[in-house]
Amino acid sequence: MTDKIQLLHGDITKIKADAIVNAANSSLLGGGGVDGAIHKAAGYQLLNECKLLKGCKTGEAKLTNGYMLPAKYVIHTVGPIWSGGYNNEANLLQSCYLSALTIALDNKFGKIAFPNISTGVYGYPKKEAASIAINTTIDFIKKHEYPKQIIFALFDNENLALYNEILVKYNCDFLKNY
Ligand code: AR6
Repeated sequence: MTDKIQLLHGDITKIKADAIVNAANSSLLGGGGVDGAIHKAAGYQLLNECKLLKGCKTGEAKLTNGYMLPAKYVIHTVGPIWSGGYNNEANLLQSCYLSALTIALDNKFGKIAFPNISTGVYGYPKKEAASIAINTTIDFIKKHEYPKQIIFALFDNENLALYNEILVKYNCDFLKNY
């Protein structure tokens, strides 16, 4: 089961997959961080398609093409802005992962990659976010045939260490893969 998960230390825009997940904002019209990097690598056509989507609510997700990215599609999701944990942030962050995984399931995507949603500009504590990302994903892939492979793209060393720490407890042998 957990051999379906791989850790990758680096840039999600370089990953060849059925879909990469974007940590967007509710306008879906681009921004900084991983959102900016994805739009830059995908090209202007991605923004044109995003304009047609009329935004996205926090915790939900929407699908577009990947255009110039190596990934075929982009699943845009909007993470919660951290405000001390009193604003339903944990449920909303879990909902981001579930919404993206459900789009992957519905489209029979074999391989998808996640960034660390909400842990940059949106300020979600990285340890708690890592635990939600991993637990939600493992729970989902136990129950469903798709996606068959999930990559967590870890851009910074702190997230890499946190994911390692949590995934070691699952006795996984996939840490060799990054
Ligand atoms: N590949 C993988 N991960 C990356 C990359 C990359 N190329 N670039 C950054 N990260 P953030 P958020 C990591 O701020 O907190 C945008 O302006 C980064 O190290 O991109 O959900 C949107 O438009 C961090 O761990 O997303 C929204 O307004 C993680 O991606 C807002 O930021 C998420 O950081 C969303 O904030």
